[in-house]
Formats: sequence, structure tokens, C-alpha cells
Amino acid sequence: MTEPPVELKKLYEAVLTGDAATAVEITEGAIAADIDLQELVTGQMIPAMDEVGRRFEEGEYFVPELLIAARAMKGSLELLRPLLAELGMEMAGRIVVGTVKGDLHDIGKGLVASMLEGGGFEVVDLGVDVSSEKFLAEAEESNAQIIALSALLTTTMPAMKGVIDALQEAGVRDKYKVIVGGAPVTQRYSDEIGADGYSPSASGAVNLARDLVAV
Ligand code: B1M
Repeated sequence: MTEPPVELKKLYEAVLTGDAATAVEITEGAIAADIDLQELVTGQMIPAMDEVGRRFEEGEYFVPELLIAARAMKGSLELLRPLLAELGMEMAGRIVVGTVKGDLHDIGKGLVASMLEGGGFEVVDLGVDVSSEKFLAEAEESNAQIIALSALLTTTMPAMKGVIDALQEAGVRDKYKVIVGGAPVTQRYSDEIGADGYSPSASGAVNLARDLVAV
């Protein structure tokens, strides 16, 4: 197997270690050198985020490492996104993400959004305290394939079912895959409310979303 140029490997390392300044610098260099940008994303950045997710799940990385890696990835993606769009690179899919109505916890949801973005998804982050109507309207508006719901309170978990009910009432339930997560949410609860998938972690949410849209 041919080794990739050393600068590109450094991008992998920069994302993995959350070195945003170096990630941006290498990305700028790659753009100037007319390097294959799609390869940059799929060959270096996404594998780096996959490794970040693996380390998090193995207990080698903790939330701060996840956040700084996501920030490094986002810094590079900011530069690449318009160019990749020009190249017509297919994103993995479009996802509407938010914390459900009544719930103001946004750290885990933010991580999920960043990891999904790092996983090649186009993410529409609706923030916190998002109503069922807003999830529905934004999913329709952005032509999303997946709606990702986060809840941190046992009292706000039922709002997840509220979103699924709203989709059903609007006759669009089959158009979307609904995925759920957050500390009190379980696979059992996900099954009970008829969600399409549950993940206990942000990195797991990326794999789940990939499986659901068959990337
Ligand atoms: Co709140 N809070 N909080 N809180 N808070 C909890 C959740 C709580 C467990 C604390 C406790 O009592 N031990 C408790 C809930 C009890 C329950 O319902 N069972 C609680 C409570 C009671 C409350 C208030 C009601 C307190 C009060 O006012 N009396 C209040 C509610 C406000 C509201 O939302 N309406 C409240 C407020 C707050 C703050 C505003 C102070 C603050 C939030 C700040 C912010 O988010 N900007 C806060 C915090 C920080 C916490 C704790 C301490 C930490 C949450 C966190 O950010 N964790 C939390 C206790 C705890 O969890 N240890 C607690 C780190 C984050 C990375 O993890 O969000 O779980 P997490 O996300 C994970 C996974 O769950 C998963 O991926 C992430 C990374 O792996 N994940 C998904 C999350 N969403 C996903 C979606 C997916 C897939 C995976 O697919 C779509």
C-alpha cells in the first residue's frame, strides 16, 4: 500500500489530538496544493474521528478530548465544506439534531452533532428545548433523512415520543429515521416509543446513523 504524503498523516494526528491550529494549517496547505479534498476527508479526518470515538469508548479519551478533537475537525471542515460542495462530494446524509422540549442540557447533544458532522453528515443543529413542531418543520425544510433526539431528564423523555407522534400525525413518519439518546434513555425505551435506533454514546450515534442510511 502506498503511504499517503506526510502532511496528510499530520492532519489525522491533528484531529486525533485536537490540535485545531495545525489541522487548519494543513487543510489550508492541502487546498493550496490542489490535493484531493475528498481523500483528505474520507482518508484522514473521518478515520481520525473514528479513532477518537474508539478511544472514548475504551476509556482512553474523556469528554474534553472529544470536544477538542471535534473542534479541530470542525475547523478543517469549515474550510473544506464550500469546496467539497463545489466538487459535488456526497455527504453521508442530512440530520436534524436537537434536545427535546423542556430540556436545556446541550453538552451531549453538541457532542453528538459534532461527531455526526465529523462522520460526514450535514447537521442542522436546532439547539435545546425544541418542540415537536419545530423538529417536524425543520426536517421537512432541510430534506433530512434522520431526526436525532437528545434528552437528559426522565421528565423530558416523553417528548421524544411526542416527536414520533407528530411525524405520524403529519403522515411523514416513514420519511425519517428517528434516533434517540441521552443519559436516561435506553434501548428498551427506544423500542417502546417506536424509534428507529438508540445509541448510548456520541460516537455510537455516528455508526447508527451510517447504518440507517447505509453509508
Ligand atoms: Co442537569 N440534570 N438539570 N443540568 N445535569 C442531570 C441530567 C441529572 C442526572 C443530575 C442529577 O441529578 N444527578 C438530573 C436529571 C435527573 C433525571 O431526570 N433523572 C438533572 C437535573 C435534575 C437538572 C435540573 C432539573 C436541576 C434543577 O434545576 N433542579 C435542571 C433542568 C433544566 C432543564 O433542562 N430544564 C438541570 C440543569 C442543568 C444545568 C443547566 C445546570 C447543566 C446543563 C448545562 C448545559 O448542558 N449547557 C446541567 C448539567 C451539566 C447536568 C449534569 C451534571 C451533566 C450533563 C452533561 O452535560 N453530561 C447531569 C448529571 C450527569 O449526567 N452526570 C445533569 C456530559 C455529556 C457529555 O453527557 O449529556 O449524557 P450526556 O451525553 C452523552 C450521552 O448521553 C450521549 O452522548 C453523549 C456523549 O457520550 N447522548 C446521545 C446524548 N444525547 C444523545 C443523542 C443520541 C445519541 C447519544 O442520538 C440522537
